[in-house]
Amino acid sequence: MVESPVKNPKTTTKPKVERPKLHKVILINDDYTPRDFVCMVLKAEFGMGEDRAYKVMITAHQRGVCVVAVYQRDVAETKAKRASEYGQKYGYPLMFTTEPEE
Ligand code: TYC
Repeated sequence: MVESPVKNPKTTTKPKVERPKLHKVILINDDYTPRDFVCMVLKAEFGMGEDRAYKVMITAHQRGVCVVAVYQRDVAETKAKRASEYGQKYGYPLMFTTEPEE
């Protein structure tokens, strides 16, 4: 018989299937980006309709921030970056960030 090189080999393995955390994309208010432009970016990058885009924009405008959507980390980061770059391209300080969900 061939001896196992491991003293007490484990015979069972506990399946570790933790779901990766979703990440929020957050819209941050500023004093310069036109409201229509914010709505246009929300529609283009996050597939929102007019009403939803307006609600998200006006919530950020009034409260300072608004959660736009939640995605897997890489998707959230890519969308936040692209949406922020859209603003930069037109000279606006429009800013999207991400943070993990609790
Ligand atoms: N506060 C901007 C304005 O009055 C509009 C705006 C809303 C800008 C939301 C950014 O995330 C934002 N023109």
